[in-house]
Amino acid sequence: MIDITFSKDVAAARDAGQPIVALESTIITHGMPWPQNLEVAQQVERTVREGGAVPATIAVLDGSLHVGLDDDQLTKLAQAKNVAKLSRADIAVCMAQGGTGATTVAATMIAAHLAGISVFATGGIGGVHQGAEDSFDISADLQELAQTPVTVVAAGAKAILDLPKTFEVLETLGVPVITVGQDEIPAFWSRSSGLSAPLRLDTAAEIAKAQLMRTALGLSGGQLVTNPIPEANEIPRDVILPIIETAMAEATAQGIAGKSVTPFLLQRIFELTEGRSLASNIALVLNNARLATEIAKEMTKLA
Ligand code: PSU
Ligand code: MN
Repeated sequence: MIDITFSKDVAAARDAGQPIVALESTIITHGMPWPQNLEVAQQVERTVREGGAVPATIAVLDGSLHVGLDDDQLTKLAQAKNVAKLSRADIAVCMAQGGTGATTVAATMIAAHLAGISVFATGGIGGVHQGAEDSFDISADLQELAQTPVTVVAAGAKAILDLPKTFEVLETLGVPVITVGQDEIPAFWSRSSGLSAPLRLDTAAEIAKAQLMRTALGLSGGQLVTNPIPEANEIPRDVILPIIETAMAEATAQGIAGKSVTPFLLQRIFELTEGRSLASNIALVLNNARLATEIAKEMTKLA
């Protein structure tokens, strides 16, 4: 078994059987600019604590897998430049070399599962990129949801993606996509995607029960819970779509490819919306942390 470095709080919560919510770190290093990234990371942790669970932010630091970071570690990571963005493909190499890296949704799910944590909150998962028919750029997050038993709470897939193809692939992979509180899958910055939700559950208790039922049935994999951004914080779809198109045209013109696509687009959309996209991103992450906390508490009750 690999050695996991647990923070003091997470270690105590594990011993006491208290609810724990996993949090990723790529959103800190590649998803948001300094210093908002640190403020948000701290605020998300506070939100989980206030809700009655223990936050476990996950990252690889100097070759060791950390589940739960202290304030110092969080600050260093938020300030660090050229941190690796780790997914299933590269987490082992990074650790073997003693490197430091932030975990994406896929790598965070792997670490959470190793640590016995079954719920994880993020902003939006990766998915099928537009033009994937040529680039084959499909996030490893989708495969991970199909094989690792962790419930991921997100505001949908990031709206820079090809959303219809993303949800088709999830269906093919057997991943339950569960929308909360409405009949349409939300689209990250917007509540509306034009796609109807394949599944809808409105309570944390039902979502927790469904994950346990998957395990009981011997079905591998987790669940994607799509939690709409609060109305007050959304950027309507018709406002954000042309901005996404502009940012994508720039990415193509500059030859941005692979892992750099998502961070580039998020940064350009932040600039083009004069910060509004970041404010929305922050609001939706906090909203997801609140729901993940409730699900974690329900899972603890059922366990
Ligand atoms: N949610 C956010 N911002 C982010 C991410 C999620 O609000 O930056 C990160 C997650 O770590 C996710 C990654 O796994 O974006 C997807 O990257 P890619 O498209 O390269 O697979
Ligand atoms: Mn990709």
